[in-house]
Amino acid sequence: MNELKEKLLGFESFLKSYYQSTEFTSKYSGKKLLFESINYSLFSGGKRFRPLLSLATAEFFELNTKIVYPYAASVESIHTYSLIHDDLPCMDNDDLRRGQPTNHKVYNEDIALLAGDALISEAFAIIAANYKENSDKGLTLVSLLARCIGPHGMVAGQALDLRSKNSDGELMNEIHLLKTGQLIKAATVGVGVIAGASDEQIKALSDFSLNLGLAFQLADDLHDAEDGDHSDEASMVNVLGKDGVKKLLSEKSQKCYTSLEIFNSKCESLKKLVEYNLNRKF
Ligand code: GRG
Repeated sequence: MNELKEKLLGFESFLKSYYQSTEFTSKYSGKKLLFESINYSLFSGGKRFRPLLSLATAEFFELNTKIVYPYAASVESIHTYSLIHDDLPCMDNDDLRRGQPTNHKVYNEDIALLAGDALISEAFAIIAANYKENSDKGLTLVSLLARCIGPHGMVAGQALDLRSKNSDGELMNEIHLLKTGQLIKAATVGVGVIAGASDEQIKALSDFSLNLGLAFQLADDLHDAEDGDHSDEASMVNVLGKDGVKKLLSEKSQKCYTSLEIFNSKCESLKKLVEYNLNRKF
């Protein structure tokens, strides 16, 4: 895990040098605010769980870590957009994220909305610019990410969530697979694509990630339940109770380990991230 954390520092400098380059500065206030707003949310203490997953997957395939930085930056850009938009008044209407004022509280709704839009577009620009030597792989990455976050992925999960009652366990499972699981899937499967993984390996990474996505959401629901009253949100705690959620979290984590069995013992970092999620307190 320490080695992975070191690699994360490299990713962090890649992300910083990308989003804090001169391309992201302007003397005109609209653009200046837009760039500040993007940077505010990108660098405000996220756990970087998805980049860690990409780096752990790269480790398994023995890829040079630097090759996956742009792809991980692309996935983290999408993650950041989803959080900015999710906090907007027309969605969850949250004032705080990571203990600090949400993007729209600092930059107003108009700029926050545009910062999210900009991050989606930039995510795809990063892939196009960095994987053009192997255009087949680049195109597969674009297609994978678009499918994972679009109308059959994360955005569909958000739409279901906005209009769902929080008492139907099966529906909530579907919401979490889409809203949380699909981007986590993109984080690992994309690295499999870069590595030229076999179909069997891609399937294993996908199964692993979808179970991890569910486990991640369950850990989040447990954390929220301990944090205060969230009875109006789609939380599995409202369906299964805290003990039921703890049991399901352990089952889903076990399924993650099972999905990795085809990789033999060479995926310690991926396993450690499952463990980290199982024990995390935030
Ligand atoms: C398309 C607007 C829109 C939203 C998509 C991802 C999402 C749906 C909404 C974000 C809110 C949310 C609770 C999503 C579930 C996934 C989740 C637990 C996100 C938080 O991820 P962390 O904990 O965030 O990795 P940090 O702060 O560590 O980066």
